[in-house]
Amino acid sequence: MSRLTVAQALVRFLAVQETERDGARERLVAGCYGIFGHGNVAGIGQALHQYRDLLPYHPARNEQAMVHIAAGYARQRNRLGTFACTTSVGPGATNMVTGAALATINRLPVLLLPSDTFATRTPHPVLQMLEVAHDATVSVNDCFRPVSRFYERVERPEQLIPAALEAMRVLTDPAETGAVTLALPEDVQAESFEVPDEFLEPRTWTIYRQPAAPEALARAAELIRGARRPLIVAGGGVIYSDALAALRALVDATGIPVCETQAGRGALVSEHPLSLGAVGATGTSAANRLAREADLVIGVGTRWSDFTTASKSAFQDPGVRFVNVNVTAFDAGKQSGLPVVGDARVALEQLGAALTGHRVVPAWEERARSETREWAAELARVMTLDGDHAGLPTQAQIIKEINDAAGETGVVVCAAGSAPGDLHKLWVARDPAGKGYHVEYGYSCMGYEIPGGIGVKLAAPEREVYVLVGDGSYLMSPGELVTAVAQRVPIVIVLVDNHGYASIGALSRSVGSSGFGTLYRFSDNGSVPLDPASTDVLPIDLAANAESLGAHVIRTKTIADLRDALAGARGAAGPVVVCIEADRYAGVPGYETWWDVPVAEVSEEDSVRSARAEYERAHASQRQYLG
Ligand SMILES: Cc1ncc(C[n+]2csc(CCOP(=O)(O)OP(=O)(O)O)c2C)c(N)n1
Ligand SMILES: [Mg+2]
Repeated sequence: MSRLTVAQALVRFLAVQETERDGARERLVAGCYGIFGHGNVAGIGQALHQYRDLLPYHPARNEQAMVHIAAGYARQRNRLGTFACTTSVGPGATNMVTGAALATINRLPVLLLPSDTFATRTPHPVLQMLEVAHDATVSVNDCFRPVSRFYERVERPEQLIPAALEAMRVLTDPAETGAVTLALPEDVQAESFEVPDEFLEPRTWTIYRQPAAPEALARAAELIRGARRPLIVAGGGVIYSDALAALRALVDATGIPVCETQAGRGALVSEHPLSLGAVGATGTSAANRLAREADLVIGVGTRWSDFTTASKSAFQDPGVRFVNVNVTAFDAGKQSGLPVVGDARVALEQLGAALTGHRVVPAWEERARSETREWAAELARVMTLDGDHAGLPTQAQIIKEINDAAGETGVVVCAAGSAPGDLHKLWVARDPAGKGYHVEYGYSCMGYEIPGGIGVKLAAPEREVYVLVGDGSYLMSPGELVTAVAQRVPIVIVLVDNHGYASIGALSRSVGSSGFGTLYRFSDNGSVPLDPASTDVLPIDLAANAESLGAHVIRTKTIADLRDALAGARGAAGPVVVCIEADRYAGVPGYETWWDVPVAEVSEEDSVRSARAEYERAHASQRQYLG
């Protein structure tokens, strides 16, 4: 037994938690990010200081962003490691709610330690406290409940023990993981209790690979053998489970083509002749054409977001059925699919064995191969096409440069704006481990890019990390650049300035609203295309902003400048921000797909009425997939 405060016991506990999978071990909680306030400076802050050699502490600039760092790290480590995040009470705590939602939606483990108001209630109301007259147990931290996979408020010291153990169980369970929140009242953090030695001893959380039930597997194999046009949709689960080799073996043996979600991008290297690339609303022509005709769709590790299913219009065969290999029963049950609940790698190996000797009909395989060749030609065209405006580079050209600079081992990090869709389509996935493509598209959260990139680099210091961020997203959390400077995290940030929200501007035009409210200009009536020389453009100097925060900044104009800058940024001692202005109106087209964004049913504007007519036509292709 040792007499420790709750905060001291928690810090010592977190420092000795380990994950283990396939015999490899690593630290579950690599360290703790935080911002101190009155709610955590004396309790958790004291403990982190006392045990700074056991659990490394890093100050962040914004609480939301530090959760993004933890999520970026967790994703790059295939969910085997993460960071803890400590905040004060009130605004510091609720700033983490967005980060929690992002982690939970993307099924990424993050440990959140918001402080809370007094368990004794004596000095209430304290600074930054929400008072709920009819319910004294409510605090702002209740906002974490819907966005956490496990939530507990530790109101007595002894409660820490079951709470901490349950928190670790949920963090390390691939079927349950997401944000885990332990709310810590500021008085309880500082209270001491007799802590049993066993609680403080190293603990290993083994991630066992769950095989699929034999009956489910036999049914899946029967469906696949009977299918004439089967298609695999690979999601993030393939990568987290390290199932790339198993997927490739199955594809090589059976000839079933593969397309990929955002989180699953890179599950099969692009050069594979049966790799169709991105599917759905941001999909390739190859993937979307095969999806339209597939009679059996085998989802592996996907949560079937609307971008993947093109809002349930992607799969049009009248009798299309789904098989869902997923570690989470909730996801395995979607689309009225046959649920094959289990670890992706084991289940793919089991399926491979059950399909021995089976190969898809040659015409379907040939179809996939020829569509893949056709897409390769389109890709080459789009990536080199010049823009329309004043010789400005296009985002597609910028992506090509990043892709080339990244090579086989570099990682691209992105989250919101027009870049995720462009990357999904255009990125040539070269890393056999599938860790070169990191687009957060579960929450598509503006502001994730820089902190997410920090997390990726901390998780994989041996890789070059390229953060692709739009001007709008940059302005949401530029402050985390300071964290990259402080920790000397050498990431390369390509900051694409197109004067506002190009993606939403294009979406707005497509729904008949002429880009309203999406340009950074003094008076935005939104209806006129932007002339970069116009005095209307807001005088924002993003390069100067990044420089002022301590980053090394390279200003570029042409694609050749960008190429030189990316080469020159290698080996830097801290973050490098490469600024480039891009053609706002030179978007990458969509390929035979749709996304359900409802258009006004009645309007006085012709543009809206014609967009509505187009919407109704597309909407008719939406399906329910009832089996
Ligand atoms: C936090 C947050 N707020 C709003 C949105 C909705 N949204 C998606 S993309 C976008 C614009 C992004 O602008 P920018 O980063 O400049 O990229 P661009 O569209 O110009 O490529 C907005 C407002 C979002 N995804 N996240
Ligand atoms: Mg922009």
